[in-house]
Amino acid sequence: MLSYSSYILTAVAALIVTCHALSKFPEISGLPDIPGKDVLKGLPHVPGLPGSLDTGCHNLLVNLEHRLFQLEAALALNGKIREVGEKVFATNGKKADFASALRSCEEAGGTLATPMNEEENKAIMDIVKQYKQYAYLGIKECETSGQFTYITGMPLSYTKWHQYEPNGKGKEKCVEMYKDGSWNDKKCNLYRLTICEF
Ligand code: MAN
Ligand code: CA
Repeated sequence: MLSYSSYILTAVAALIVTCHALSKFPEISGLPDIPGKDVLKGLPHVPGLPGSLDTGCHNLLVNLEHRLFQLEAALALNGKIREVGEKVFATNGKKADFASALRSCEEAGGTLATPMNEEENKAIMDIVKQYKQYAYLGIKECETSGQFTYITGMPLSYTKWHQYEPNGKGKEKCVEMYKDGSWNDKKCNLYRLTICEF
């Protein structure tokens, strides 16, 4: 996943550098449109940019969009990523305790998978099932209130607790996902599949 984010970073860096360079070489070729993916069409003229540079940057953005579409399609094809709305879920296939799993996700530019609705929960469940390993979620029990919150500290807006869970009474401060997609509060020092979201 590190390499996937680095593709995007490289693309953005290329955009910035190339848009500057375009002031000297405004002619760049365009690639064919991707049906349904050209979200950049109809973007307004950027105030302050000369017309040729504006067109050049537009073409560049369309090309970058095309490249990202190709990467996403290729990664989704063999189950390397799962896309739900704006989110991308992926695993490195490794088991780790909660803190290490979170660190791996953050180092790759994401965070631990945090289901905010049924569709996202199902996407994470698909990975749990595929790897036959439970996974920690980006949810923790609050030190003070004993309530479960997102790791950002925000209150949960969606839950999928297994029957009779959470039952740790302050002794199980992390949350794992079972293979049926339901949640169990669990100790944080076990080895669970690392699933990140980006
Ligand atoms: C174990 C632990 C608990 C869980 C119960 C359910 O004791 O995994 O977190 O609540 O099983 O029976
Ligand atoms: Ca429990």
